[in-house]
Amino acid sequence: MRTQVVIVGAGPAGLLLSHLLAMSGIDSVVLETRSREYVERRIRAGVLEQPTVELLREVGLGERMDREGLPHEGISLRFDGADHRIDFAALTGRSITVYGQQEVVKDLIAARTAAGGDLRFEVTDVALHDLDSDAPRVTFRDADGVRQELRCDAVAGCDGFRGVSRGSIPAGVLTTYERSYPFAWLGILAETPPSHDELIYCYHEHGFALHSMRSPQVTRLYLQVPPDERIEDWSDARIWDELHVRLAADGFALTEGPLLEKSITPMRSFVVEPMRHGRLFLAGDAAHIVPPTGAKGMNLAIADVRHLSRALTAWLREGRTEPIDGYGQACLRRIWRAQHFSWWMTSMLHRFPDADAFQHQIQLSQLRYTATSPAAATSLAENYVGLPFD
Ligand code: RFL
Ligand code: PHB
Repeated sequence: MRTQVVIVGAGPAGLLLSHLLAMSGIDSVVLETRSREYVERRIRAGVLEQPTVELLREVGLGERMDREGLPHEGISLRFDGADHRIDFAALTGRSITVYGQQEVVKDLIAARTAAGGDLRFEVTDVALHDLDSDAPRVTFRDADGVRQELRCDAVAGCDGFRGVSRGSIPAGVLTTYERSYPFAWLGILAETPPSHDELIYCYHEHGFALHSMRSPQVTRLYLQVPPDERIEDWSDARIWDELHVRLAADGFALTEGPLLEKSITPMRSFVVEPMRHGRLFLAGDAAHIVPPTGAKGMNLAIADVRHLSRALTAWLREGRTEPIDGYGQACLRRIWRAQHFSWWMTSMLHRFPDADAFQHQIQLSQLRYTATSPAAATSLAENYVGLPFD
């Protein structure tokens, strides 16, 4: 079997890459270890930057997003028990859209399936070979356990942080930049209308809390917890009690509802360079991770594959190699901007276990300045709504 591009991973990066390549007349096969139902239900990101929204519209994926997505023109920073709104529309003329990652994934799978795209779910033993040659190969077992081999011109490693692609690059080639944080996020999805019409990022002496949403009927909430916390130690009642304490503010009442999901996510900043090795190109979480406080992970994955689809098209259709040679450099500027922003939001809004009274006052001062200075608020706003792609 042969295709032009083998794409490993059917998350937002892999699926959108396959869609963009198809628009340029380039064949691909997408290999995914999980089932279609699993990837369509996996609860992850919720916020689309304006450049992401515009790109999805431009490539014919905006119809349901425009109907069901919730446009937001600001967020609140909550500290000292009061809200301080960051008005994105007034400060930048731009906005964000709350639309779950799993909805983007469903729209992409529907579009690829309708166009006759080749998506293989439930594959196992994916292995990449001959990446240094001009005839790379990918072997795997299909959903029936039958061994298969795909020959191709290029492999796109879109298989997330724990995929096989990054590990297929020989030791010593990659430079890794990494930070871990002394806390994790406990996230819940609750069947109850949001308690406020915008996102609330809350700094409290017990730790960070976030009020977000998925729809007018479904609320998404997060609590900062210790990094080794066990989900079994958090009964639903304990989660709600802690959310009530941290999110308390004048005139705010948190509405409870049945939990649809609860999980704990570690926090990490991570970048590898280069993003290319021979005929393998890394994109999305396979190449970089941000802590979720800036809502940047999925947006970065989408920005990467926008560049990658253009670079692969120039090469495979016109024989031009400068765009693939410059792929990593083209992405890394945006990646490091998002890394800084995500680290900064995380540092400002969380309680660090070893923090003393000085550290607490420094964080409060940063929060007050960000909330009251138009210059500081604009800096948060323009990063949050998303800087232009180029
Ligand atoms: P994904 O989504 O992890 O997809 C990778 C896919 O590859 C598959 N896979 C393999 N397939 C074949 N062979 C193998 N050997 C494979 N190994 C793995 C996996 O099953 C999976 O289907 O990576 P991608 O496409 O790069 O997308 C990245 C985003 O998923 C991620 O950055 C965001 O979810 C991060 N994130 C957020 N991003 C935002 O932009 N805004 C947010 O508001 C936001 N909030 C979040 C988040 C991530 C969170 N968690 C749970 C990590 C909130 C949370 C809690
Ligand atoms: C979410 O709705 O899941 C969400 C929103 C904002 C973030 C992270 C996650 O910063």
